[in-house]
Order: sequence, then structure tokens, then C-alpha cells
Amino acid sequence: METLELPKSFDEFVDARKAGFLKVKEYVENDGHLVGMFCSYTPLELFDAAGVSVVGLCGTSNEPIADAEKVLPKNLCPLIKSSYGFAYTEKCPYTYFCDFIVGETTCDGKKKMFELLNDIKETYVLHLPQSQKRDYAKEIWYQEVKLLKEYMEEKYGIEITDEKLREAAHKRNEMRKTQMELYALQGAVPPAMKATEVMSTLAQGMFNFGVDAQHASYKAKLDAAKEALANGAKPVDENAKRILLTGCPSTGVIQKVGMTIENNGGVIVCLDDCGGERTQKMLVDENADDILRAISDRYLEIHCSVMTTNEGRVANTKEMCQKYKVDGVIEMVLQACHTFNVEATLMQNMCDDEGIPYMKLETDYSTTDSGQIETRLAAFIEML
Ligand code: BJ8
Repeated sequence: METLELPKSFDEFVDARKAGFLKVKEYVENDGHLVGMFCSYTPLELFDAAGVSVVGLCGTSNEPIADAEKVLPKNLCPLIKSSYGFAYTEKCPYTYFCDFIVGETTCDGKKKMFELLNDIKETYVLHLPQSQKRDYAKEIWYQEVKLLKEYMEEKYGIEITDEKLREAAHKRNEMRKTQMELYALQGAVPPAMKATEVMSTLAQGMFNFGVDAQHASYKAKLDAAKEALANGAKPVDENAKRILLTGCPSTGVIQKVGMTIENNGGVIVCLDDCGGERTQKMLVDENADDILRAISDRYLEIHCSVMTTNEGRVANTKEMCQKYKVDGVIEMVLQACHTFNVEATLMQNMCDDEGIPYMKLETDYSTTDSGQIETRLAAFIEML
């Protein structure tokens, strides 16, 4: 068993992070392998089939941003700065102990950050096409997914067989179905769970090693919620206004935006970011003859504002508004995220056409605008 070094500043860390470091260290010392990733386009089944755990490294905290700004420009998305900052300051156990990181060519800021990140930790970048529309897009993406598979086979000295990929696709599909059941709880009137609770469960689940452990954590939450319901629990006020939260990934603003909505007379019934229902309802065709192609095809279908054009996202949101009987749409745009910010006009147009009240919030991970955000959210919810 190899003994691994902890970061130099380990003793300064708060207890929860210290525990995290020790847990990952033990996992890696016992021959566990860990890969970090940043995006919904990352084909997770490849890692499962390779027997490697994969964790999301998207920075969701303001803490390392000041340090990140020593290297990166200030006027950059907080998700990018936070992600880089955690690697730069060696403050994230998962980044510190992962074998390598998988990035992707999505937005300009992330794609260029990965070049710098590679100096701290090996970063393999998947080249994502800019559009799903061209006839050759699927082929480009298939070749990219295949290259990643070959890269891992060489790195770990293994063969990632079709059989293992098929098994991985099946397990991921089953987990996605459990996630869909969790989302369905939000469809009830009133919702059977606060969305901030669903969000935290899903975010925390990501930090389990392996898909089985992750799936088990979601199932436990689902079973507990169902049992509470059967026992008459009503966690959400029946008069709460039903909100669809769309825009950039929202884990980093769960408190500032998510909890503020739910503490001011609203309840998020549909979390419409790329980690939510619109992505999780896409399953891999487990029975396809070419399983690797079925995996790559599934991921390329994901709707994100980095694609041009991206009508699928707005069309899906319109469907979700009906399905979840929403009273209002709130779009959260992270500072300097140009793709979601520009696309917000299309989202607003759709809401206007449908007669659904819409509000856009631009924010970052700091607390400096918390008061202003609360005032705006409370006024919007009041008006619904
Ligand atoms: S599939 S949403 S995880 S790219 S980092 S684009 S917020 S400026 S995260 Fe994303 Fe994949 Fe799309 Fe989802 Fe904007 Fe920030 Fe870029 Fe961002």
C-alpha cells in the first residue's frame, strides 16, 4: 500500500474537510482510483466500466476565489474561478487525490482554464462539437468518447469491454430513474419535498465512491421521503408559489438563491439546470448493438447554452412549466456567463408567450448582493 502525502496546509483545514481528505486518502491508498470532472457532457459510463470513481469538481464556494484571481481574471464566471481555486490552493480532497481531471471544450472560460489547470493536475480535455445539428457532430463526439476510452485503457492498463460498458449503462440508467422519482415528488401539489433538500441530496450523492454507493444514497432519500409522506408529512406550505429555477448550474448559490426562494413564500418545483430532469431523463440505449455509440449519442443530446443553436433547452423548459404547474420562472445567471446570459432572452420570450412571469438574476458566489437578491426574490414571489 502506497502512502500518500496530504497537502501542506492540512492542519489548518476545518474538521469536515480534514475528514474528507482522510476518507479519499484511504480510498486511494486501498487501490481506489478517482477521476474529477466538470460537466454533464462527461460520459460517466466509461469510468464506471473502468472501475474508477468519478466526482464532480465544479467549484461551488466563494472560499478559493480570491486565490484563483491571482491567476485568473476577476471578470470570469465564479464556477470557473472556484473550480480552479480549489486545485490551486489544494483545498479540495477530491481534486488533490484524483488521478486526473476530465475537462471539455464548452464555454471559453472553462476551456482556457483547463490549460492552466493542467499545470497543477493532469487534465484531459474532451473536444465537444459546438452544435448537435451538423450531420457529422455525432461522429466527432463518438471519436472523442472513443479516444477517452483508449486513453484510460492505456493509463490503467485495462480493457474497457462492451460488456462492462453495457453493465455501466444499465446501472446509470437505473440511478437516473431513481432521480426522476425524486423529481416527481416535486410535482405533487403541494410538493412532497423542499427542492433545496433534493438539491443537497443530489449534490452530496456525487461524493460517494462509485455509482452503487451514489444510487444507494438517492434511494435512501427517496424511501425516507415516501415514508414521511405516507405518515402524513407536509413539508411544504400549500400556498407556496411554484417556481422553476433555470439557468447556470445552481449548486453554488443553493443558499443565496435556492433557500431564499423557499424562505420567502416560494418552492422550487423544478430545478431546470443541466444536472436536473432535462438531462437525467435521457437514458442510454442499453440494448444498442454499438454500446459505445449509444453512450456518446446520449450525451451529445444534452441541452446547454454552449451549443449553437440550443432550442431544445427552452422547448424542454416550456414542457416542464406545464408538467410542474409553475407560477413563475426564475433564471439564475452566474456573473460573466455569456452563453446563458444571452440565451436568457429566448427564455424570457418563451415565458412571455406562455404568460408565465419571469425574472432574471445575475449573481456570483459572494454574499455581497444577498440582501438585494432577497429583496428582488421576495418582491417577485409576492407578485405571483
Ligand atoms: S452542460 S451548463 S456543466 S457547460 S462555466 S457555461 S456557468 S461561464 S457550467 Fe456547464 Fe456543462 Fe453546460 Fe452544464 Fe457559464 Fe460558468 Fe461556463 Fe458554466
